[in-house]
Amino acid sequence: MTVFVTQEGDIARVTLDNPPVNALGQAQRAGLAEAVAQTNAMPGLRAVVLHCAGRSFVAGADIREFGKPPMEPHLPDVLAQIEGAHVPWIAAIHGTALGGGLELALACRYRVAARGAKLGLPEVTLGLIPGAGGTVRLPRIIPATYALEMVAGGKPISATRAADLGLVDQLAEGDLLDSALHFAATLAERPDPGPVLARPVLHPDPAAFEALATKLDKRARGQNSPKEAVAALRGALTLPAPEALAAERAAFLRLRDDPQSKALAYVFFAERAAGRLDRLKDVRAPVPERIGVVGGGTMGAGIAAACVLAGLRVTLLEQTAEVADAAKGRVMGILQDSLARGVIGADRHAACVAAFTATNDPADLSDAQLVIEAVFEDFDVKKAVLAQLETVTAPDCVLATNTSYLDVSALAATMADPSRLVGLHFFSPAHVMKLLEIVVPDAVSDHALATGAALAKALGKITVFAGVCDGFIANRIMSAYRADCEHMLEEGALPWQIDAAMVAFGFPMGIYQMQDLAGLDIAWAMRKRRAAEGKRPANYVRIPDILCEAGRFGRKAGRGWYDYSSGKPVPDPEVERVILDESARKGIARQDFGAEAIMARILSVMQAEGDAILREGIAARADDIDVVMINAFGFPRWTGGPMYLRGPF
Ligand code: 3H9
Repeated sequence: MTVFVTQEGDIARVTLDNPPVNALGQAQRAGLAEAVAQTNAMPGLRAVVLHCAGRSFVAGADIREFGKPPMEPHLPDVLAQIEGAHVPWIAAIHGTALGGGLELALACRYRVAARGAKLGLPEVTLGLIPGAGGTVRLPRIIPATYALEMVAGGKPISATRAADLGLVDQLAEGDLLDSALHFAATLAERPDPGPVLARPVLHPDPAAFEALATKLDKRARGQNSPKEAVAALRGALTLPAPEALAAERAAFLRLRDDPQSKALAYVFFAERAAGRLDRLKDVRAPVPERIGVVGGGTMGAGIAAACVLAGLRVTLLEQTAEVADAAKGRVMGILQDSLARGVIGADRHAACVAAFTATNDPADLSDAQLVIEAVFEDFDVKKAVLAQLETVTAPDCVLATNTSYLDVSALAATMADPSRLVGLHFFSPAHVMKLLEIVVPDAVSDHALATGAALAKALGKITVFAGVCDGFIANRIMSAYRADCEHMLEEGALPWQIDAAMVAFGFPMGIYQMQDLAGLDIAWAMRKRRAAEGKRPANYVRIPDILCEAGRFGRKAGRGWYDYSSGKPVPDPEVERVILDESARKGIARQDFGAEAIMARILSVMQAEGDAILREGIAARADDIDVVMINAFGFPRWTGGPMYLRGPF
């Protein structure tokens, strides 16, 4: 039994209990239909309060059922029964009401929500649109432009925002269920708005609707569902409700069979599975609440900001008081920006500022539970920092190195207690990027690994565990395809052709614009170091070095792979000349590359490197590689990732 009904006087309570997030599967739909029949038959009833057990209201239709043939009763029919019930239903919402969950709440006559609740129609993020009346009922409760934003944008809104829009009738003061029961008991005092589908659409500003539709359509790029969402909303505004419902349902079923939605459902589950490691199955570590960060450059400041924004206390260590002050300035800048953009309110901002300290005294790290070093990417520098940390921190304090390429097992081997060291590879900017690679060195303890994982969860990161190798998963694949793109330059392609092919495929930007944004000098320095160590590959491509020798360090220098003198990236004949000269010097006959050939080659290199990573056990699953490529480098999510694209594995 996942849906049960109780009666308290003239109010019935319907409780849905399907842990962990009350997803609506066949059993829950059947249970709700039965609850409608049961409550319809209760004499003298005034209202029904629908609420959910556990941490959340309903988080949507059960995504696990999407691969199977639809099973009766269908959600639209169940919702029609709720809407047409003999007495009004009131949804009591806590946690999240998402997708089919919000559609369920929309079919109720009223909604009461806990202040911390979130409400949304995120179906587009799964390559779908709402399929149970969401696009038709929502613009009858809130103005159409806001409905469009929720349906085609996919971002949930807070309960307070929902109350402002009229989506929530009452915010609960104190206990949610008590509030909802009180609301039910006092229904006679408020006007009855009637069943939602019987109400007219709210469309006060068609121009704003059209402007938003155009913007969302542009943002969708290669993704199908946002366009369908816009079309469904237009249908809701122009068609009679029953026709709009039928059109929405048809589009939903069409999208459910679309390869993009299958890929997105795969990514949804892959991202959740990636954070699990067999050896930690029975290991629990508390969230480390006192964090130390060593090094306050861009990366260290970003990590420190991410931690305070997640409610943790941070002490940042720098070498001198002056440098510590500069680092503090960087962290405060990020916090100020978060305040200005409305990510946090004034109270949270003040709490974050109070939770941060910058120091040049290593002893200030003595009570830290986890210290992350983010100093210069050099083995000896990091080794010295770790040696110092071992002396100033408690023996059970976990130490973490934020490195992109260095051998974390070798670093650990230089320590008195190598089991304390875990690799935490953040992506820049660390307070924004969702991905965290947890690097697993040979000697690391379960406690250190689990503490890293607990931190990742507290920061809201998508976590992937990676073995030790040059570049781990993300940078190793990036290095491989970057090197191959350089060969393509010598063989006949131009940087802007490669970038255009990647953008057409769905990347937010191509690899050359990305390099220009990051700056070309750091990779140049690394190439020179590797050359000095005798690690230069046989078929070395000199083009990037020639650009750096000419001071073309990327966007910050006004010139890199592109010319930025106009403020925008413009193909540069000087770069083309360098490339053509190198082809000629090596005696390579240049050939034309079409966008398809470029992408086929990039994908095959990514897949080959992915295979090597799997063979060597650096990643546990092909899915993990897809999760990394999507979240580190903007590989288009709706394709499923490079490994998924190759077909079943
Ligand atoms: C839809 O509703 C279509 C309708 O319009 C049309 C119907 C006709 N189904 O994320 P977490 C699992 S489309 C099945 O780790 P959190 C999840 O896999 C749906 N399972 O927790 C995980 O399982 P496990 C629209 C689901 O607190 C566990 O629950 N809804 C579903 O970080 C915990 O999840 C959405 O797109 C589901 N719908 O985040 C919302 N949802 O432990 C999708 C979760 O075995 N869900 N699971 O790995 C979310 O965004 C997040 O899970 C949520 C909780 C915010 C709810």
